[in-house]
Amino acid sequence: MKTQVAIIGAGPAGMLLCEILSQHGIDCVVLEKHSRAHVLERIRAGVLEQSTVELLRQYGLGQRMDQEGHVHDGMKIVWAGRESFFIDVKKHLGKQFMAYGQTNIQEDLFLAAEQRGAKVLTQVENLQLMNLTSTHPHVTFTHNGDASRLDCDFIAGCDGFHGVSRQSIPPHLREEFEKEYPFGWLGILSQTPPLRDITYANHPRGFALASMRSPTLSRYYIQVPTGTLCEEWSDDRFWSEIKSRFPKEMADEMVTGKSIEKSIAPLRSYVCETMRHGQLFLAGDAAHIVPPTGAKGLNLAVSDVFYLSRALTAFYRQGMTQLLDEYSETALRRVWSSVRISWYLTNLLHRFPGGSDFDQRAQEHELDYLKSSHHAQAALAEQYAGLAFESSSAPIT
Ligand code: RFL
Ligand code: PHB
Repeated sequence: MKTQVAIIGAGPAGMLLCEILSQHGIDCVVLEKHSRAHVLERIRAGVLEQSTVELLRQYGLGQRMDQEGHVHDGMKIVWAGRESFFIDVKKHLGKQFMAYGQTNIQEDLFLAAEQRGAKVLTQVENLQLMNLTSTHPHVTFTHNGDASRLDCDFIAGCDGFHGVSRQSIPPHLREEFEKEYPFGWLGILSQTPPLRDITYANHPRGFALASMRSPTLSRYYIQVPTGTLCEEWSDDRFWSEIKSRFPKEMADEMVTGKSIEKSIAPLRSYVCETMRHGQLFLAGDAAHIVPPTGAKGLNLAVSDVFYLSRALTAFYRQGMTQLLDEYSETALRRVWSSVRISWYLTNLLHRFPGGSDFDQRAQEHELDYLKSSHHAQAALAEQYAGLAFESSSAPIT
């Protein structure tokens, strides 16, 4: 097989890249390790930044999102024994967010790919990236038991944190920045009406978050120690724990019900520099991971895809290599901004095992400062909203 761009991974990064490139007349093939059902079942992100929403609309992917998604203006912070406050992103920046599940985005992207007749191969095994520093790289893999080879001009590594793409960059050419947190998030999805606002709670028993997918679908999380197993958490235990971490009036408002999904995600910050090696370009979780506290992971995958699709389009239309050469540096500026705010919010809102009285007081002071300072709230709002995409450094015709 031969194509222009081989895309590894059919997560949101890979499928969105496929859709944008296809709309620009660039041929691509997506190679995905898991089944389509597996990819569509994963419950993950839910909060879209305005730039993400606008990009999806621009490429005709906004119809269902605009019908079913829930627009909101910011987020609430509550913590034990103190008054809650709202970080009003709309007031400070004129930007809003959309609560719309990653699961739905994946469905929309698979539907668009199907309608376009895009080439998406699932259940691909033993994938290897070859000849990355030549102008003719290729990918080898097994599909339906047959050994196959895909020749291409470029490879987009969109295969998530555990994929093979990043590992194909020789270790001495990669600089890695990593931080692991000694806890994870236990999340449930429940067919019950959510609280009005996305609400982050800091409590002596640990962090908790109330979020939403639709007016009838709620998403809740609690901080749990690393090593916790889902089986240890019945629905009753979960509801009683999350209620204990919210102020009474909010706990009383929570509508409980049977969970329809329950999973645990570890928390980690990670950045790989560079995001390019020869003809291989990394995008999304393949290059960086953020703890979910800032709701940034999916949005970063989308901004990487924006920069990469623009660079590839400029190459195929104009023979321009400048944007490809600048891709890693440009994408990483936005990545680090989101990595920093996710790290900041994680430190601000979680209880760290073994944390000292000093750490605790400093955290409380930070929260008091945030609550009382218009400037601090504006700064947080700006970062929580996500940076605008940078305009191109060269004219695109
Ligand atoms: P994905 O979604 O991991 O997709 C990668 C795809 O590559 C496939 N793959 C391979 N394919 C071929 N060969 C191989 N060797 C392969 N190895 C892997 C995988 O099967 C998969 O289909 O990465 P992508 O596309 O970069 O997208 C990233 C997002 O999924 C991720 O950043 C977000 O889900 C993070 N995240 C959130 N992001 C937000 O922007 N807002 C949120 O509100 C938000 N909440 C969250 C989150 C992530 C969470 N978890 C579970 C980590 C909440 C949680 C709990
Ligand atoms: C979610 O709705 O899944 C969600 C919301 C806010 C976050 C992380 C996840 O910070």
